[in-house]
Amino acid sequence: MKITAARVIVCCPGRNFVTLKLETDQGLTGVGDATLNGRELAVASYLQDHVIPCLIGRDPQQIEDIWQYLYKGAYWRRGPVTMSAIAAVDTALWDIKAKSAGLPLYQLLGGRSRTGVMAYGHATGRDIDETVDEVLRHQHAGYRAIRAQSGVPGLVKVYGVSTTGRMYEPADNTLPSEHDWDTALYLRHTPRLFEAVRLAVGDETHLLHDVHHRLTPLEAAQLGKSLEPYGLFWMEDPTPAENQEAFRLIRQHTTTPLAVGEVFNSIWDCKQLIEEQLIDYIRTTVTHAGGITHLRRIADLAALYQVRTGSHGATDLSPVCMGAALHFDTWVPNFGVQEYMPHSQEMLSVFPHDWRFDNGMLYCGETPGHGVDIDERLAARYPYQRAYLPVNRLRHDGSLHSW
Ligand code: GCO
Ligand code: MG
Repeated sequence: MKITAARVIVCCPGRNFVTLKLETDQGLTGVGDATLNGRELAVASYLQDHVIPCLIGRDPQQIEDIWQYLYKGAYWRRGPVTMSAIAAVDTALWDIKAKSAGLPLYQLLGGRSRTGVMAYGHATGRDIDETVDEVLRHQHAGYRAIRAQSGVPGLVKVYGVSTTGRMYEPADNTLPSEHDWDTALYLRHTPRLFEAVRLAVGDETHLLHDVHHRLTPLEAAQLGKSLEPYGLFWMEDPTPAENQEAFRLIRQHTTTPLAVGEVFNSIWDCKQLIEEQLIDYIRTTVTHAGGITHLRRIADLAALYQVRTGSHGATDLSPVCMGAALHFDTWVPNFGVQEYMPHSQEMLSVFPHDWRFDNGMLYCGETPGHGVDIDERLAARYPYQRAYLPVNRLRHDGSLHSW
């Protein structure tokens, strides 16, 4: 078999997506997601200008060799742009291999380990009452795991809280919008939020919270400790993880489980966190961590240390990523949970798919491949629109802070 053509499709059905489609001389096609929120065109160019010329004529069955060729062959290793591009190729190649075998992708990975994939949904509100209502709405919709975020009194714009009344979208402006931040206000408010949420939902529902890299290790330790009475499923990204040692300090002081890794792009980013058992869940995704081939290596390393998976699944990952992720989750032995932030109907219509959500669980389909395609004619009706993630500044003096 030979790869005969490759196309990068950039479209914006309500938000930007970068999709790679591969064609073969045997008529089989494969699709991969390469969306890097706020930096989409960098990956599109990396694919178009640097990767695609090397793919034409290659045997798409040689997934491992192509992965190594793109990784080692670039000389410049890792980074979100490179690894998202490699991920898109890898996902499309697994799609082709599974189609040529006539099997759903999870069968190639080793078969089904579970009947369905537990999803966690996003409950956000401008204040505690609104968040509690949203958590209950999710509970009634069948979610067993719910992430709770709320506005903080005194702060105007906070991560995760929509100001427009519509569904929250992280990339919200044609230039970065500015949020404000005050750690002391947040640290006082968050235990109150979870006290109210836990009281409302009872003991059974898993509760999650995203700190979004905003605290120092000591502040994160304090927050983790103050949330212990509410039995969180996880506290996510408590502090930036460039310095993996920072998590030792958090770990020494709290038993609140920790989840990290949505911005990671290789096994090297999580090595120390996993080997020292400084985290409980690894949040790397198919799209940003080098595809199925590399994510599998990360999950296998994590399994040695009883770290479970909790893949990133915000709306900036396309329905293609979700399809591939669900096949992965259906197989991976050390599965934890899958993030699910539903796409709009407009977004879903561009990506015909066979995965589905039902009563708090996600299910991959049984069609050969990963079960997601792109409707290129429809996609062409939604041209790229520049959009950025926000930045964050300290309320008292305007210093730039992690967003
Ligand atoms: C999450 C994430 C997202 C990111 C977004 C950035 O946990 O879902 O933190 O909301 O901010 O994916 O592009
Ligand atoms: Mg997050």
